[in-house]
Amino acid sequence: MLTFHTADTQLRHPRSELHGGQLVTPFECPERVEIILARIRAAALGEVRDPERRGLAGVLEIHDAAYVEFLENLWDNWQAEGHGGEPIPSIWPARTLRGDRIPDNLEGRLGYYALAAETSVCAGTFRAALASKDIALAATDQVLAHGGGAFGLCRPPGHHAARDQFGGYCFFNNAAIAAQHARDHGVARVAILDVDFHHGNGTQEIFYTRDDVLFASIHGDPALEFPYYLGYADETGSGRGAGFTLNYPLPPGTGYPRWRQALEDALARIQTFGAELLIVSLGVDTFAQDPISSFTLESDDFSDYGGLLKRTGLPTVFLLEGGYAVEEIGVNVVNVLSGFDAG
Ligand code: OKP
Ligand code: ZN
Repeated sequence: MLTFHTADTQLRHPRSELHGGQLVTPFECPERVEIILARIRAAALGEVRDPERRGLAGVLEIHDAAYVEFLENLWDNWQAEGHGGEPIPSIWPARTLRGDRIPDNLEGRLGYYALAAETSVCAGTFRAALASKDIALAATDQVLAHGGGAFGLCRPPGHHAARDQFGGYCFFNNAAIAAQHARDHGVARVAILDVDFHHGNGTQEIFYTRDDVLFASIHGDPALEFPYYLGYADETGSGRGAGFTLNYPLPPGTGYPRWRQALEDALARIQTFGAELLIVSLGVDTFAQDPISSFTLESDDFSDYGGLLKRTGLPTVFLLEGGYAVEEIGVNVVNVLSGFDAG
């Protein structure tokens, strides 16, 4: 399988993440990519190619223009205000405040466009997010042209990013941008399968009222896990999109047998939908040793479900989302991809 990647993803290296009341080194770190690349080479998965660079192409089809402009200028504007640390949101249009005003003040706008406070911004964040998006588009073009599978080694991840909100380490929704790109190139029905431990709230929000992109997510029960406010089983889509969102919230400690049942159910629904393309939001934070998650998948389980995905017969784009057990992230990601190739 081909991998698409560019070193510009490594321009994203914030120094702080608000975690447990302390600023810690971010879980979503550049080493994740280094370890996956090393494993791709060690396992001889296939060639690693640079994506074509496309500027903002694809972004404005999914994201709000003022949001994109805010992100583009955030670091410079924050520096101009003379702050010592990185931008971290600290106030939101919460339930008792007005949500229909976008403040002029930078701190006010930072909260407006954020959904959480753990995702600090650094100087290269915007360029890295564009690179990550270009990786997703290149992997999608590969699969549209040749079928089979391709891997977009994206970073930063995308599935928490909504039309005009960042957070959960995500800025542009790579999977949503890839799905829209496929739609614009004649693919009638696209399925996005989100196997990251966390619910893909951004992807769900973007496609919630649409019947041309089905979104299915298997994740930690949001009553107990980030992002807490979306991803419950009764969210199934609205309007034309009714029935085209599927959520499988699962309890802490969920192991592979139960997780696999949810996957088989989701894949059956994707086949019934008539998907012509499968986009997998591939987070491997379902791994037992993941430091911020609570499922108990083992490395061999990733190979097994890679094979299950292959058995759909669908052209499949894999896009990296989460996975924070850095030592094992390469093995677990490549096991899914090799399992697919062998399946
Ligand atoms: C991003 B992706 C730690 C709680 C978790 C953010 C999790 C973001 C996950 N204080 N906070 O879906 O892997
Ligand atoms: Zn995750």
